[in-house]
Parts: sequence; structure tokens; C-alpha cells
Amino acid sequence: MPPYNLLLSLLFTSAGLVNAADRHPQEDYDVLQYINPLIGSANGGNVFPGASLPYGMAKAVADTDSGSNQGGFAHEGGNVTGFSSMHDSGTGGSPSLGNFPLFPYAKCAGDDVNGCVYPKNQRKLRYKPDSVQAHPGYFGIELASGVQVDMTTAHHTSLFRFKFPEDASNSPLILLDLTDLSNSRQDNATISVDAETGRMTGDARFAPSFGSGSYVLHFCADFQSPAALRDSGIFVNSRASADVHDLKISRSINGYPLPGGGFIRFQPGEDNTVLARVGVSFMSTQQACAHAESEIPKFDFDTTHQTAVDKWTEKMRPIRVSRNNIDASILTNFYSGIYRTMINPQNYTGENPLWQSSEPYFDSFYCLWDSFRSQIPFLTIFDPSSVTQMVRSLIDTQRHLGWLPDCRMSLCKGYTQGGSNADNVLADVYLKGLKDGIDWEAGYAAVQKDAEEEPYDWSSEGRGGLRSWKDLHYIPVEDFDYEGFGTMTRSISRTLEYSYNDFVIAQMARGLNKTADAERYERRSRYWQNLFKKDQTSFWQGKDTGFTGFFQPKYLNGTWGYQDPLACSNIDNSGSVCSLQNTAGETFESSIWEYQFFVPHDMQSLINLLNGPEAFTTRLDYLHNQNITYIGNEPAFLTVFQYHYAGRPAKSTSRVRTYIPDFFSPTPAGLPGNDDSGAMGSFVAMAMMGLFPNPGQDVYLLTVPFFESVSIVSPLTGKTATVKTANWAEFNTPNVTGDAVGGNGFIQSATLDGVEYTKNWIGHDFFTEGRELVLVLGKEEGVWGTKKEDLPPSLGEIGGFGFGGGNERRWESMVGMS
Ligand SMILES: *[C@@H]1O[C@H](CO)[C@@H](O)[C@H](O)[C@H]1NC(C)=O
Ligand SMILES: *[C@@H]1O[C@H](CO)[C@@H](O)[C@H](O)[C@H]1NC(C)=O
Ligand SMILES: *[C@@H]1O[C@H](CO)[C@@H](O)[C@H](O)[C@H]1NC(C)=O
Ligand SMILES: *[C@@H]1O[C@H](CO)[C@@H](O)[C@H](O)[C@H]1NC(C)=O
Ligand SMILES: *[C@@H]1O[C@H](CO)[C@@H](O)[C@H](O)[C@H]1NC(C)=O
Ligand SMILES: *[C@@H]1O[C@H](CO)[C@@H](O)[C@H](O)[C@H]1NC(C)=O
Ligand SMILES: *[C@H]1O[C@@H](CO)[C@H](O)[C@@H](O)[C@@H]1NC(C)=O
Repeated sequence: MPPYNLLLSLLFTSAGLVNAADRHPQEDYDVLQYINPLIGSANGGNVFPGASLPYGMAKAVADTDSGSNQGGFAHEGGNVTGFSSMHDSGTGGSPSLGNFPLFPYAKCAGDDVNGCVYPKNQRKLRYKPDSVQAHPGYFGIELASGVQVDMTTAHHTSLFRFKFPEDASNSPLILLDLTDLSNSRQDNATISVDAETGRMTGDARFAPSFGSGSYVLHFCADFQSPAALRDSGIFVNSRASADVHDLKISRSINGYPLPGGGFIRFQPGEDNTVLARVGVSFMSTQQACAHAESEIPKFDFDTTHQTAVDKWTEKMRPIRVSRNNIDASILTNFYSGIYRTMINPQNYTGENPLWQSSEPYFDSFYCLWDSFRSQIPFLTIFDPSSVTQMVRSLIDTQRHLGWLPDCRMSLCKGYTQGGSNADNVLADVYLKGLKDGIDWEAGYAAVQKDAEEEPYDWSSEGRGGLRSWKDLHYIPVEDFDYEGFGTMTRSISRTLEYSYNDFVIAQMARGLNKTADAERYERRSRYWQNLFKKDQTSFWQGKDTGFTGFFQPKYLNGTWGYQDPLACSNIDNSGSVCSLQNTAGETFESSIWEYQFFVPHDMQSLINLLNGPEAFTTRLDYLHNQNITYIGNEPAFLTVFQYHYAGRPAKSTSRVRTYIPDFFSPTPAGLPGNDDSGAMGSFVAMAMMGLFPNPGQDVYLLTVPFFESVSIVSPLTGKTATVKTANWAEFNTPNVTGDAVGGNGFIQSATLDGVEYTKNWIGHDFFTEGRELVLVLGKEEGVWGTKKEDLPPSLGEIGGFGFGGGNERRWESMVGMS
């Protein structure tokens, strides 16, 4: 890696940026002022709002006990149970990590260590809602007890600062609990407290939050205070003793996790602020201590915080938008979305005890089903060197565990939601030209294995039903599959997703000159058509929606099954189940109505099946206007932009505006669903840039940006790509209350590097070559981007439905059946 890192630092420190600035002077300003980590920390956003470095392993925050505390702290009035150092962000599943929380007392009742309360359920406390402060690299909160807690982090180490209310009789006690957010501790956990120094070391085994297996995490906690150490010891359940310093504790008593851990107490004194430095490691307590000692040697809060601020500032450097005529809340929405794309995945390089390798190791891909759509594509533009490491890690994981992950957290396999989504990630990154150290032949072999071999346990890797896929060319409902095991549901969404997976594999095969493979996978990528039932209608509350032709489940014998096309849609309140339950439906987390648009590679064939662009547009409008789609979940992302394929790019622009900022606003409750490791953040960022990816293809769909201009420096080439609007001010006058909200007007014409540009999409070289796109706006939908030759590429041909030409290609027989 050295040559590449060297190249990068050169780009950032000298030549690259200077040249870029010469070409496109861009306003520079401190963007951290526009990052609000609390967005999505309430109302099911499940965002981790605490202190972290980009892709950092240590993530410090106050943990609460309220409903959506998956990310540790939920800003919705729960009680604080402790302060812990490991978290995931935005995930569904159980609350993730939250291991080894600390909890502070100014003093114990009766000045007796047994006068403090140890069990989590009993010690938890309210916090002062307006005391909560969150900034990149910093989180602060005041407990109802008057204790102010500030925290910051290095890569594997957290630093907590506990300030107690002034009172000369204080004798602060900090406890460390051998627990996690989900009370998932397994077998024997240990802690040793050094009586001389107060250092606490130990470990415990825990369960992952959306996967199988378990993981062991080690810790090393040191404490510093102007006050002298008074005593230390351990606690079990509600009792503590300074006479005992070592504890090995079982999993639970009668099914309830047994509280246990260590404590340290300080002498009364004038200033008894306590700093707690907690190093964590998956390798050993020694490594946890080594991280802590090297990363935060002097317990210096301000320096550690400043380092974090510098790292975030550096990471945010490639992108700037114009601040002309735009409300600060819009900037906050945008930059905070970008920030969240770099909380997860987490860089556990050097922290993987499962195999020996010199490759990078990233974890908390939680899940690729979420992040392939826009998060990793965004990072591919914005932070390619990190994406390169992520891809190398995915390939290395396959090398050692046999399969590419689909979801991965805490060193464990997570559950697969549908297709083999790592295929989409690898293909997208491959097409966008990232190379540095990536073994693409190994990458291709890994995705091909997903396509060809069925794993024994396809609930956590690969694909199920591959025999049917190859022989019948669809995934049947109630498949007969004795080769591998997983939940036998989602036959429609799996058919659609496997089709797409095969398409992206075909694209990689083309790039690698594997022509026969490319043809084979392209053929298979048309299998989605085999579940299209031409005469299927859709009724809602007894009334015909007026549309005919939907996907339907199909049995092994070729007979159609039935699933109401609106079941599991946003408007279905009948209790339909569409997750991973064995009673679930044939579409994952959404309806047939929404999945009918999931043919990202073959949109023209889909448009033909749905009777041409006009009928397609009416149908896509119906999906959105009737609230059938649920913008709070990832399958909805692309539907916002698919008007482009019907020659109606202006409608995509309108649609973006109906969702942002109304459904994605810069407030704690501002996200419509789980952020899913930053997937929602990337949706906001890319939609507001006016460039949305169709991932797995070299395609960005163009819409009106929310800013007068957007500049992105390619960290690979140092060149600056710019989107500018020529006549922004005309269309972005302040709204009735005087706020400039942006994103108004429709594209009438465009130039690319000064030459007229009519295509409604653009390729990745826009970013790497630093091109300049100038958009001329108008009040109404124009003709720009509406012609056949302006449309994004599609596997199937454009039909004869109104783009002025082309061969009408009707679906007649089972695709792929000879
Ligand atoms: C928080 O704790 C207080 C007592 O300190 C209790 O009254 C309240 O119900 C708790 N809130 C929640 C959400 O558990
Ligand atoms: C936990 O410790 C006990 C006591 O030393 C031992 O008998 C038991 O086998 C240990 N359990 C595991 C799973 O290691
Ligand atoms: C990940 O961590 C390793 C080891 O600390 C480091 O060399 C690498 O640069 C990190 N990668 C990123 C993207 O931060
Ligand atoms: C594929 O073949 C073309 C034309 O022969 C060649 O230019 C290209 O380098 C080859 N690519 C790979 C990955 O082998
Ligand atoms: C095909 O299988 C389904 C499910 O077992 C059954 O309901 C249907 O009657 C079968 N069709 C024929 C033609 O045998
Ligand atoms: C869709 O939901 C929005 C609010 O989320 C509501 O204003 C609108 O009336 C709903 N439309 C329909 C057709 O139910
Ligand atoms: C401008 O319009 C008013 C009235 O419709 C809204 O209440 C504001 O929220 C809006 N401003 C922004 C920034 O969206």
C-alpha cells in the first residue's frame, strides 16, 4: 500500500488540490459545523450519535434503554444505563454491541461501596434532554444526578470525562459492567482489577445482533483523576467488595443475566473529575491495553478530540456545495448524510482473530443488501481508498470462510435478506475502475461461486434454490431443495435479486474477457420475466387499482401461486409478514407492487411488459402517490429515479423533492426508517447532489441538485467534477417564511465540458476526469433527457411504445427455456 498512500497524501497536500482549485475555484468552509450526528437518533433511525473516527472501531456514547437504542443512545427520553465503547449504527436487529459500559457515582450512600447501585436495571438514570451535545468526534450529556459526561475516541480507544457536581464530600466511584446492550453475554466473563493502579482488564463472549455464532471482546480500562485512588474491587449482582479484585462470572442465573464487573473509587477532594480510558480489542487484553497506551497516552481529552476533528475534516474534504441562497438546515441534512456513510463499516484491520492475513479486515457490513444501493457507490466516488480496502476485505473473507458475506457484524455471519449482494458491490467497484491491490480474478471467482454453488446454510451466505434457478429459471414458491438450507420464502424477491446479481456478474465477466460467462449470466439475468403474470390484477379494499400484469409466485410444477400484490406494502395493515420468518411471504420487507420495479438492469424490458413508458410512468406515480412505497426502506430508493428510464427525468426531480426534506429532515426523529449503517445517509447525499447511482452499472441518473453548485474532488486523480446550475437564483427564491430550500426548477438543457449534453445520465468518468456539467433550469418539465437516445442503458431494447422507433419486443415464452 505505501505507493498509493503516498500518492494520496501528495494529492491532498499539494499538487492535486492546487490544480483542481485552479480549474474550479470552490468555496471552502468548515463543513463540520453542518454535521449533526443526532439526526436519526430517535423514532427508529437507530443511528449511533456518539463519538467515533471515520470507520472507527471505538464508538463512545451514552446507552439508553428506550425502544430504538440499537445504536446505543436514542434521543427519545429513555434512561441512561451506562457509557460504552462499541456500537453499530442505524441497524435493525437487536441492539448491537454496547459492551462493558461504565457508570459514574459522585459518591455511594453512607460512603460505603455497597451504597452504590450496580445492576443496570436499577442504576439507570434520566438525562437532561437539552444537555445532549453531539459533534464529529464528541458526545456530551448530563445525567439527572448532575454528572456531566464528555467523550471522544481514537481508533480503538474511548476517553470518557466524568465531572461531578461540586461537593467536598464526593468520593467518585466508576463501575465497569461485563455486559452489552442486548444482555447477550455467554459463558465465563472475566475481570481483574489492579489494586495498585485501578487498571481493569478482562473479556467476555457475546452474541451478534443479527447473525449466528458469537464473539469475544477484550477491554483495558485505566482511570485518571486529580484525586487519589481510594479503593477498587469487583461487584456481583447488587453487592461489591474492595477485598476481591478478580471475578469470573457465568452467563446468567435463571435466564436473567447476572450483573458483575469492577469498580474504582477516588478520595474526596476539590477537583475529582475522573478520566476513563477504555481500549478494546478482539485479539487480547494485552492488545486492548497497547491500543489505549499508544492512542491516548496522556489522557488528553482536548488533543484526542482535536485529532478526531482533524480526521473528519480531512475525510469531508473532497466535497463542497455552494452556500448561495440555501438554508443552513439543507446543508446540515446533506453533510450529516455524508458523515453517516463513514460510521459503518468499521475498520477492524489487525483485530481479526479468525484468520491470519495481511489483507485489510472490515466488519459491520450491516447489511450489504442495504449498502450496495448507494452507500458503497457513494464512498467509491468520495473515499475510494477505503472502498478498495473494504473490497479486499470482502474477498479475503471469502478466501478464508468460503463465501462472500451478505451481512456481517462483530466477526460473525449475519443473515441474508435475499440475493448475494456482495456481487453487486464487487461489480460496482470493478466497473468504476478501482484496482489498487484488489485481486479481481479472486473477486470474480467469489461472485461466480455465489452464482453456481449452493451453500449448506444459505441463510447467511450465497443463494438458495440454485438447482431450480438453473433448471427451472425461477425460484419456486415451496421449492424442493435438499442441498442447502435457509428460510423457504421470498421466492419473488429472490428471483428478482438473483437476476440482478447474475447481470452484474456478467458485467464483470465482460470486463475480464470471459465472454462465454458473460453471455451465460446475461441470459440468466433475464429470468425475472418468468414470474411475470400478464393477467394478474391488483385490488385494494375491493376496488381495482386499474393495473394488470404483476409478478406472482410460481410452483415447481409451473402452476401460479398467489400473493396479493399489495401485501406487505406500506398501506397493508392486515398484519402480513414479509421478513425472515418461515411463514413470511414471497417478497422481502416489501410488496410485489414495489418489487415490480426492481429490474435495475433491464428497465426497457420491464417498461415493455408494463405496456410502454406512459403506462409505466402512471404505474410508478401510483406507487408513490398512494403511499404503497415506503421510503424508509432501501427497496424504495431506486423507484424515486426510475422515471428516467421512461424518458421523464423531470418526474424523478419532483419525486426527490416530495421525499427530501419532508421525509428526511435534519432532526433526531428526521429519518423515515433505520439508517442501516448509513444507507439512508447516502440516499440523502446522492439525491441532493443530483446524481443517483444505479449500482452495479456505470450509471448516475441526473436530477436537479439542491445547491447552486456541487464540487467533488476525485481522491484518485485530484480532478474536480462540478455540477452547476446556470440560473439557480431564478428558481430558488426563498419560500414563504424566507427559507431557501433549493432543489427547485427542472433541467431544460445541459452542457458537459461546454458541449451540449442531452443524456439524462452520466458515467463514473464524470468524477475521475473532473468534468463540468452545467444545468439550465426552467419552471416546467422540458424536453431535455426525454428522447430514446438520452435514456440510460438497459439490457433489453427500447420498445416501440413512444420513444419514436425501436423494435417492439413482446414477452412471449419462458425466458431461457428452449
Ligand atoms: C426512567 O427512570 C425514571 C426514574 O428515575 C422512571 O420514573 C422512568 O419511568 C424511567 N423511564 C423509562 C423510559 O424507563
Ligand atoms: C466456565 O467456568 C466453569 C468453572 O471454571 C467451568 O466449569 C466451565 O466449563 C466454563 N464454561 C465454559 C463454556 O468455558
Ligand atoms: C484501517 O486500519 C489499518 C490498520 O490500522 C490502517 O492501516 C488503514 O489505513 C485503515 N483504513 C482506513 C480506510 O482507515
Ligand atoms: C480484454 O481484451 C481486450 C482486447 O483484447 C484487452 O485490451 C484487455 O486488456 C483485456 N482485458 C483483460 C482484463 O484481460
Ligand atoms: C402444482 O402444485 C401446486 C402446489 O402443490 C398445486 O396446488 C397445483 O394443483 C399443481 N398443479 C398441477 C397442474 O398439478
Ligand atoms: C400518503 O401519506 C401522506 C402523508 O404521509 C398523506 O398526506 C397522503 O394523504 C397519503 N395519500 C394517500 C393516497 O393515502
Ligand atoms: C418554508 O416554508 C414554510 C411554510 O410552508 C415551512 O414551514 C418551512 O419549513 C420551509 N422551510 C424549509 C427550510 O423547508
